[in-house]
Amino acid sequence: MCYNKGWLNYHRIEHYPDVDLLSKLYLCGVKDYLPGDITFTAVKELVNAINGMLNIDVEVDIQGQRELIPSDKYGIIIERCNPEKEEEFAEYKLVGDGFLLKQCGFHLLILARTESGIMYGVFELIRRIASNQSINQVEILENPKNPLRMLNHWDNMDGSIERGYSGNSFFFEDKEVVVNDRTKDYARLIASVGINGVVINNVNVRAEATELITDRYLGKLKEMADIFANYGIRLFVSANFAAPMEIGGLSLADPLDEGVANWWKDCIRKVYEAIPGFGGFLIKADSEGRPGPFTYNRTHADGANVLARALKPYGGLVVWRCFVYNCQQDWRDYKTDRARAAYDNFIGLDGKFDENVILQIKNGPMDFQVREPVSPLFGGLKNTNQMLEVQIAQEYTGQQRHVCYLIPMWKEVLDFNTYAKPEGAKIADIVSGRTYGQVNCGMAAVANTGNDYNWTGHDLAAANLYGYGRLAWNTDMSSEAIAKEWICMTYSYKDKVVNNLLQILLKSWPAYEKYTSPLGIGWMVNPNNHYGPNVDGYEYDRWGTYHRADRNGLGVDRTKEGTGYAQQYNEPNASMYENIETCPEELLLFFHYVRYDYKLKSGKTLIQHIYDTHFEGVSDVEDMIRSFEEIKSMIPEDVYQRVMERFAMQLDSAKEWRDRINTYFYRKSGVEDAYGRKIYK
Ligand code: GCV
Repeated sequence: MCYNKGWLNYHRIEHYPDVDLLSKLYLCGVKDYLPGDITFTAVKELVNAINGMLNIDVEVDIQGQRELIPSDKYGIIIERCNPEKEEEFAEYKLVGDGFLLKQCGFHLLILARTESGIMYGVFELIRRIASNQSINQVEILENPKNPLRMLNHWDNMDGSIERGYSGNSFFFEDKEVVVNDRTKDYARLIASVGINGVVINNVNVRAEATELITDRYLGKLKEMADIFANYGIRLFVSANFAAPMEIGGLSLADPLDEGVANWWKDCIRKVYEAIPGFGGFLIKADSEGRPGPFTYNRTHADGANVLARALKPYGGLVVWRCFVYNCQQDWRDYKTDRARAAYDNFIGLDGKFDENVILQIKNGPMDFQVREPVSPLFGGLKNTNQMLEVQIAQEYTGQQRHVCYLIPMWKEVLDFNTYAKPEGAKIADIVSGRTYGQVNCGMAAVANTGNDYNWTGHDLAAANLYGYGRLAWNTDMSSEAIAKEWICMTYSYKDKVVNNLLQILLKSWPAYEKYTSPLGIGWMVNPNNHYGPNVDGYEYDRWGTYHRADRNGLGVDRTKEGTGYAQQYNEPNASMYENIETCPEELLLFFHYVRYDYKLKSGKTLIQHIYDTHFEGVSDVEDMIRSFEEIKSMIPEDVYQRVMERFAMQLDSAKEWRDRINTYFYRKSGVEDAYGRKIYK
């Protein structure tokens, strides 16, 4: 075995209180119970988990009918609601793939309407046991908050991964699709946290990847789709908008051309003949050199709808990305603003997309920086299906060499009130479909996995993969609760391990923000690889002007006098950002040009804040290392070694950031540190 089991390793739990309930398992109302059925997968998982954690051999009774189960004997009952007798289960208020986990007398009931719901209930029970929480009198009803909970892999067919920091792809190698045990173990991991859709290839669809939707690859994709289906996951692929030309031999890819529309219909028919449960396409168009409808003077709605109409008869979806901007813009022009691009390109198309199109919107208007405001498209679009896109891969947040627990960032995004409705509309409400009664919506995330032994490069980066799934399932969960679950599942429920790892995780995003670029300015990274400090590094700004730093101050004026970006938000958010007094300070330099001697709410000047936070960030990393050293004897030796190696890299890098950024601003401003520290190196 060349990889570990991640958070599904089922380490032994000593003295679990409720073992009596768990030695027998009855199945009721389950029609299909064969390898390949989700219920079969779920039962097998539960039996293995209980065996691994509690050393109990669970006896499974698959004939179970409720009436025949002895009411005075302990056991787990797994029951699928009979759709013909909906009224019997109405009291439980189960929606979609939701589940009920409840103790009733001698029995522990897992009840669901769907097979996936059964599986999710099983994983909830496993989490409870792994965290050493009693199931006595348990009663949990959970319905997924988001209908779609997707992962996007940026894997290329040569095995490389764009922005991948965990080795190579386990989906592709040497231009072939790979299906093996790891495919299954991957599906198992992500299904356990509620993922129900996976895009396996890079949104930048080049060369052989364009052919994934042809006979050459469909057989292998079918094998993969079947494995995914055992875990309630639908397979999606990224498609190339110019496929009709690149593989179809047409002379154009104009979405309004009949020949092009027919080509897509034909292609998609063949895909569904091979893979009936196929999910659909993810499309990046007219962005960073990718082809798209702009070539033919068509809109993105025209582009998306031609695919949507071909997919519709099969229930397929088009997930269309809003990451559309002009990477050639001249940053010396103070009025042109990349931040405006997604909104400017899409707001006029609201309501013009077919029902099976979903716009996938990055959390911020830029590109997964450590701090950005939310995209104003959320709250702007009112008649269009929307999905929130976040990035688990740490492209701009330390590339899985630095620990950076991202759930708190995503929670801030989800909790943001867009004021799309007078009574309020949080992003969590919009993407879940609650605000506008939509069903094709949810969350997507750029995955951080690869073929490394530990899946995610940094062992602690697995908390982000785990956490993304849990958050997409239940956006109300706290960052802390998610982290605790992951720690218990992966390592131990012992207080010291939980407390120290929790401290590390919760400190990590703020620490990264402190020692990198200040107050929302972003981008101060090395061009192209996006790792390490480089004050003028932003690759699409060869003039080094985007941050507007000069001898007096820095920051981008995005108010009405500046680029006008702040006006893309609904009120009162637009005014909040316009006004330097009410603009949240962590985003001050994103929205305003600010003098170095400007006094922040802390009483410190801007320049002193920059100096201080860079020192603090480094000392936070030192604290994290100390907390980790304290649990050395309580976690596996190999994990300890790997994490300590990464911490050493992180500490060096944090110091480099501190010194480069502070030196730069010292030289620009000429202001000495208030505490007499040597600021420049
Ligand atoms: C897949 C950023 C990244 C690119 C990525 C792109 C996107 O620009 O640096 O690697 O391309 O975002 O999200 O499409």
